[in-house]
Amino acid sequence: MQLQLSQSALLGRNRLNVALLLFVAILLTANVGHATTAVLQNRNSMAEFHTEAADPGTKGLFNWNVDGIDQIFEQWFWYRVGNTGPESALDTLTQNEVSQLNLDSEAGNDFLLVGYVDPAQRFSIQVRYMLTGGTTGSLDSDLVEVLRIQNLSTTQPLDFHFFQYVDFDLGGTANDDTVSVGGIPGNTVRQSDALLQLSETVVTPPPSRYAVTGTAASLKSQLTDGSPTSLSGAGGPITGDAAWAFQWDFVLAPGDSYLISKDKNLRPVPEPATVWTAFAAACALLLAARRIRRNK
Ligand SMILES: [Ca+2]
Ligand SMILES: [Ca+2]
Ligand SMILES: [Ca+2]
Ligand SMILES: [Ca+2]
Repeated sequence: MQLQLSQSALLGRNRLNVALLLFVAILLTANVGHATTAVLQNRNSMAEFHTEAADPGTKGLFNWNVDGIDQIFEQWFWYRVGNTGPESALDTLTQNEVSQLNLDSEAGNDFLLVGYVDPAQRFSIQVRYMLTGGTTGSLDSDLVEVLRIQNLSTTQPLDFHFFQYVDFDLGGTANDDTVSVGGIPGNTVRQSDALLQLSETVVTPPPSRYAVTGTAASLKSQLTDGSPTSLSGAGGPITGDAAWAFQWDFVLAPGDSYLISKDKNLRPVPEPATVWTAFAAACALLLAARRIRRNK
């Protein structure tokens, strides 16, 4: 009897433990489904993201605040499988992970990872962001993004088309920005106004296609309309409410993944005095080199 009591007490404790574990699991699952704003902070910079379909307003990176000024209206991703039908926004997939980390010794999370999976289990997409701010008042800031797209099928290749759309409004003003694509093949976008300059470099691999525009809404509508889109190749320079998009076309073998690595760097336009000082220093160096050559 004594033994039987202990066994039933033990059974009761195990049941309690299982119930507790289930409760924690439900809480964790509930967290994944919540509409929240993810916030990264580092020195003079803050970045805010809406990552889920249930989040209100603009999706993706909707606030990149540097020294108190919001520099962006929207950056988000779209995709298409095959060559027919419309593109779909990343947040139409099932979000299966969100984590934020503080990687340095300074206050605020500076790293964000968001993961999605296709409800039909054909592919998964992970986005990683890392924010690095400058000193207060410097207007310097940097945002690194790495994406991984994986074919989850063990038998079928995946014909994939991935799009990034970006609408920066540098200095908080939209209609005075000039944008152009550089690099061979085109992999760097430069956007600037009188005060600020931004470059986005696709470290690897260069996009298959791109387009820049001075009317942001017209470019975005290509990703939200009902038909398959192939970007025009327009490289600017063009001035207005500048925006741009990149497109990567690729076929992934079963089980393979595709990595895209990009860097956004914001800094002030150098003042004319700084440019002249640099020019004078370059001239002095040239003269010194000539003198050395003459004296040899
Ligand atoms: Ca930090
Ligand atoms: Ca501006
Ligand atoms: Ca389209
Ligand atoms: Ca813009």
